[in-house]
Amino acid sequence: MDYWRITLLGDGGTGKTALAVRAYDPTIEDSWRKQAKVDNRMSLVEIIDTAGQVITEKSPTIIRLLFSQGQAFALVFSLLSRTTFERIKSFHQVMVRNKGQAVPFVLVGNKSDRIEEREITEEEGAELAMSFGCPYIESSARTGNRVDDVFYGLVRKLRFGGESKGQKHVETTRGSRQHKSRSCIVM
Ligand SMILES: Nc1nc2c(ncn2[C@@H]2O[C@H](COP(=O)(O)OP(=O)(O)OP(=O)(O)O)[C@@H](O)[C@H]2O)c(=O)[nH]1
Ligand SMILES: [Mg+2]
Repeated sequence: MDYWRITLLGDGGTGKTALAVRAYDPTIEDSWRKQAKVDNRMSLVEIIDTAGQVITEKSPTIIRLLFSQGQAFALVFSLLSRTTFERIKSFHQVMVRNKGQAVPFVLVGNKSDRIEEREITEEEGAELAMSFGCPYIESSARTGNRVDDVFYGLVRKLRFGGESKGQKHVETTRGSRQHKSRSCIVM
């Protein structure tokens, strides 16, 4: 079984905590780790939730610590708030400054359940992801829609990067419009 740490970044109120809570399996005793069967192989995933104001944090020590923990990142904005969408660029900048260009990450537009209140179109989200060179996923922590895709896609990327021992997997989520279908089943 491989073990990965995924950090959630993004503005306050975008749903990072809600996504983390939704991703965890409440039947697992240690609720801070999620067991996920990705492409027929078990992974243990630790999700590191951060507060929205983390990038305005003045202490370089705290910033360094935060980025040293995460191996992959989800940049989360709210589909209902243009401000959070525009602020993603700052989170991206700080992430790349601390982790380098090769860091595995995904752009997440959350709150997809409230279609009528959207401020950001799917095209805009996909365009930003394309400019970053990462996949784009629209999720809902409320309904659970595509939440697993966020984490499973990153696990695949991490495995593909070869940082963990064992067999490598073919990456399937590269590009701004990654596959829509789930390739595995939640336990
Ligand atoms: N409709 C809807 N509401 C959501 C969704 N995800 C989160 N929310 C709501 O949005 C609010 C903020 O969610 P949080 O998970 O606390 O946001 P956060 O990103 O952790 O915020 P900070 O910890 O302040 O950085 C809460 O009221 C959630 O219930 C979603 O997918 N759909
Ligand atoms: Mg939170």
